[in-house]
Amino acid sequence: MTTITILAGGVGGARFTRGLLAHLRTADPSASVTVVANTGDDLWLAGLRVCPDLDSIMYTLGGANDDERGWGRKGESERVSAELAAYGVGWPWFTLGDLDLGTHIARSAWLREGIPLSEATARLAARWNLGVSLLPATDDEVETIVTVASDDDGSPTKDMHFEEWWVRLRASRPALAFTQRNVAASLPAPGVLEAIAGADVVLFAPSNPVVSIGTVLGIPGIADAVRSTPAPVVGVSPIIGGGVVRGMADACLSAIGVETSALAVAQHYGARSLGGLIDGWLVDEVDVEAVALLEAGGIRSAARPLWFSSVEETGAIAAAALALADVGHSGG
Ligand code: FO1
Repeated sequence: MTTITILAGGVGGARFTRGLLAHLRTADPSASVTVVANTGDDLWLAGLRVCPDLDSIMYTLGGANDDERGWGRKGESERVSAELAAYGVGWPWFTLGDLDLGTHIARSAWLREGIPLSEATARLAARWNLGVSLLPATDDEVETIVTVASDDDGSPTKDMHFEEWWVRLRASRPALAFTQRNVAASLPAPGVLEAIAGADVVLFAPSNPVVSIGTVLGIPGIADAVRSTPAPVVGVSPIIGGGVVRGMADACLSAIGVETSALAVAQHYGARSLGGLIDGWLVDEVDVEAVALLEAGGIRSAARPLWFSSVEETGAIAAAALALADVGHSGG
């Protein structure tokens, strides 16, 4: 039985996993998939623990996602959110829909009983029949904090939660730094290291390399597990033709001095044969010139269309990533 472990963020990771599962239903029905999801976007809001990337993956694989908006529940309503806004509780620009609140209330109730996030996530996921094992990268609260230049005449910089930068500011203020608060004392969630070490293939979903894949890898132990797993590690580029597929990865990449290109992101992860994190990197056909450069640098590469134009097409992309892993695998 093939075991596949995916490191993923939210929307891109969710859609990629949905495509992979569609492919596996015909190509390898006995395969088992584990998703290790970013928890750096998580926050306490209105007294509730909100986990955007875990929820995007859960709602998407559970068939309940609002695919137009990209996040939250389809058929959502916002009656409670309007009440919270009237009371000045929460963030008026960060909408917690009525159905979505059901998830946050259930999760928060369990967390308040001392249930760890990974167990709370398993309980929530059990309702949705996801077809994957969904793991948070860590059970600890390691939130991504963004440092921006300050506009008031006080200190030169200002720190804010990632979601404020991402949603209220739409990443319009250049990020000077990303910090994972409390990361030093954090641990991978139960099962995460085993899922990486025991996989037949490890995939990096086409998620934000900085605040999604990067924050998963930032949890102590996870990057080393990726470096040392016997499984081939293959990533799918989130950058096509020098532009982001969705979201604002370019604003994040520039903050860490990485050029917004398929080649640069692969080089940022680095070739495992040289101490880096990946063995293979799938690029879009417009970036085909990166293939030879990556191969020369020890990263197997192939070019094909990477636009998630349909679930089936996304499945073909996932299949191409698995094929690259096999090639890498057989290549030893
Ligand atoms: N994104 C928005 O652009 N506006 C919102 O009001 C918003 C609310 C929200 C509530 C719960 C949740 O899980 C996600 C939400 N998101 C919202 C999306 C969120 O910013 C993204 O899912 C990720 O954090 C970034 O990839």
